[in-house]
Amino acid sequence: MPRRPATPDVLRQRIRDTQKRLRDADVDALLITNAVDIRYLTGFVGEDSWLLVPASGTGLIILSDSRFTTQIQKESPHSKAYIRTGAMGDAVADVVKQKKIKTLALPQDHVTLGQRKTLGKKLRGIKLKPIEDGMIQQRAVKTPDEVRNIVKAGRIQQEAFTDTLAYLEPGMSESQITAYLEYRMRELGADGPGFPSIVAADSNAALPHAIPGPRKLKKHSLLLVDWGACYKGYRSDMTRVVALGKMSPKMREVYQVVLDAQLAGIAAIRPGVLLRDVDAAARKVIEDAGYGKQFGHGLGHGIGYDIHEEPRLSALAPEDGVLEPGHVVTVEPGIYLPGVGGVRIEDDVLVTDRGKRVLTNLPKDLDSAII
Ligand SMILES: [Mn+2]
Repeated sequence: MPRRPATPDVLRQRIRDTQKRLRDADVDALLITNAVDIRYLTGFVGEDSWLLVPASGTGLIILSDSRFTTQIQKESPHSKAYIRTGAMGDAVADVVKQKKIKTLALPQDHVTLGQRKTLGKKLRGIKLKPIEDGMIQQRAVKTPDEVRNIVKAGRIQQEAFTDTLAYLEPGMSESQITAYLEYRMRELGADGPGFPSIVAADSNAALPHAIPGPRKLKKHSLLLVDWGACYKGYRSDMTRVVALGKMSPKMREVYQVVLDAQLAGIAAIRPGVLLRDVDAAARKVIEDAGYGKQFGHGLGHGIGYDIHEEPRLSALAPEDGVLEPGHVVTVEPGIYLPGVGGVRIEDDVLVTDRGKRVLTNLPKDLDSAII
């Protein structure tokens, strides 16, 4: 076997930060079962694999199967691979024994009751300790490299959207528009869409998470598009609403309220501000206009390797939760009128040491929304 190369610095730092929490929790190792966290700590993108992180040293072990042998060597040559031929529980038991682990931490938000039961049987004599592993909080703070990837995803999604606007015509279905938008993102270098695109015409736009279907654009249709690109695993997320030719007076009013709310939310972003206060800044604009009940969801969420990450800009955020430099969040107020339509406007914002940087910049004033 050739010697494994050194762990890249960016991963080494992530591993160190994770290991510090393990030592604080007084455990010998952590078993990670969540694919996103495994990618974050090792670079390995595959599925059906688990990761053992010792509380010290660089001996991370990816527990996988033969489908991923070559992929692990390519994506994470510095990690040790345990290619199992039996059940995952037996593989874990084998590695835990080899490493002389006495206390093994299990991430309580990811390990299922069934897995916990199996591990209990296979690991007799080993202490299994459910913990909050802190990965989601760690991932919330992005490094400049991670921000660059999110920015690149944003550029791809914006170019694809501009092309899609030029392609739109009455008679096209939501599905057809979705296919073109996602095709363009791939062609422009995306790994794929950042999440299932929402392309919703007219009254479908009143469903915050509408699924694109056969509904066709009509002469003065309103179209809500909530889409994103994935680039090197990092996701961007935007929403724009456009009207073909003209927008009804009611939707023009609603559009302007949502835009004002979004700008108020973005204006509130800075390091140290309470997550709840950012949500409240935008929500107040919508409530004052009389549409408070039509804005039922939170203002925004973190983005990164997952489309929904910490922190959450919401009235339900932890009471003392604040924005920190390195957080990247969406700001996406909306107003939904059942049977009529809906407006949501969404951009991605980086919290900096002194304030913020809005990472996405397609036009959004009312005039630009009429195409
Ligand atoms: Mn979003």
